Amino acid sequence: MTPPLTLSRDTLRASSGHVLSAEWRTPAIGIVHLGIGNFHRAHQALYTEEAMLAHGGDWGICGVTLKGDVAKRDALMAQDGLYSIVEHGPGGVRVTVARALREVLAMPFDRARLFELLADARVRIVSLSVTEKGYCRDARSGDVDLTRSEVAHDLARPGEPVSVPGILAAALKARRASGTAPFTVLSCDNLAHNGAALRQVVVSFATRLDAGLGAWIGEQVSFPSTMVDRIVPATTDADRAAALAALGVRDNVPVPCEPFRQWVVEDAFPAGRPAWDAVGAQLVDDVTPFEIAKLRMLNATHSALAYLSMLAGFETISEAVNHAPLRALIYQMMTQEIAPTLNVPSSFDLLAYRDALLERYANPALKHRCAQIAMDGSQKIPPRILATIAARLDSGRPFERLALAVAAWFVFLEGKSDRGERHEISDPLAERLVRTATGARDDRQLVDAMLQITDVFPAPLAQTQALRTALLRAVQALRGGTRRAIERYA
Ligand code: CS2
Repeated sequence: MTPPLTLSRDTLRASSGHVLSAEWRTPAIGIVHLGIGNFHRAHQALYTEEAMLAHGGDWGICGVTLKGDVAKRDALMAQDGLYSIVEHGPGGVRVTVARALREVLAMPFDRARLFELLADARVRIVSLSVTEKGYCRDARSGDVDLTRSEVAHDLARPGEPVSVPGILAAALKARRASGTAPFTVLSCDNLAHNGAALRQVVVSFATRLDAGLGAWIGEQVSFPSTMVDRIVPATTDADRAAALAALGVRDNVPVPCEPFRQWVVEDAFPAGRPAWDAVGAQLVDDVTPFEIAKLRMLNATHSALAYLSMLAGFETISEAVNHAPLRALIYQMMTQEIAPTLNVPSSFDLLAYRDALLERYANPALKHRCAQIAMDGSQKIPPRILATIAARLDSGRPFERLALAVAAWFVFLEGKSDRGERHEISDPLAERLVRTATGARDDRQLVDAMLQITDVFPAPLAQTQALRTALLRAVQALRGGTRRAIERYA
């Protein structure tokens, strides 16, 4: 049997039935997206394609891998930028082909082409999904983190940047010099106030190079905030098989996802934007209530489930919430400890939101691995969980379940599950975290030493006796077996 052909415009047309719809006109590139991971391809890229179908516009996307993933670049380019969306819903799998991606670049290899595009007036939006650590942000000051090696590199060689702030500052410097209007910078990561946070990082970086440039960016460049939501796991062979079965051609880079998607965007695009509002995105004046609710309800419980599961031996999120005590724990965490701290408009029903989240987590077809969510805890725990703990402490309310989640992270950093299975720690602070977690003589010292990591625990919180006590109690409960601790805390 001859092996199947690989997905491309031509093979797709030739293969059974699947024709790219006639009204599709290949757009020019109007968006450069930094961080061309699965999430962007199943989220913003789809909204953008649908917006162009509905209202036109040249908003084709050039995706950039900042990790130099040439294999991904070459795979996507060999497929003419096409890839399939493998949507795992309750009624089965639905495969569609996404088309907004026009070009893929791998940094640092394609630097010249990237800067050519970033200088082009037709590129009006530079968006990002680079995960929390990609922002190179100092957790204490909110400025660019000068201890990061890539930041030091970019300050020394600003013409050859590798970091997000370095790339954006260099591109905006070129636009300012040529008198080209700046692009809008659109953060699509799970950070509180992501637009403002990115602005501060970029302005503080640029100011170190040239105070005039820093001031110009602060005044002239728009950094809208967004709340992005769709559960998008890593691709598996099953997704490749589903794409092949549906398309009759082989897709080497399909993206699995859940049916649900949501996008709330602050409407601040002086250089224009696709008609995302015509295709389901909510364009609003203030994203804050949405992004905080999502971070503290969804992302926080995701992280809690991930660390507890890594210790208790559940591989995926759906397996975790199928364990009744763990589901109950997460339910109570949202109901009693998180929701009461949130300030949302009266039309936002937090309890319905909670129930919808639990339903999304239970999707058995999604196979969202806890190990994936457990990565980068040092970046995720503060905005997802510590902010809520701080609010609970302020109002003198209990936060035992949230403390259990943080304690599970501490024990997770020791490197093995209750049954002794080893796991890797992937985190920008991994070396320090592992040294701290494995070097403690006893649980009390573990908690004290972890609380001294100021990149994670800001000073007033770290010194709060009630937090220390709750964390110690939770670590001790976990020593008696994670499943037993889950039952007690549920
Ligand atoms: C997850 C998120 O990996 C993680 O840390 O919590 O990627 C989550 O799936 C998305 O934010 C959902 O929108």
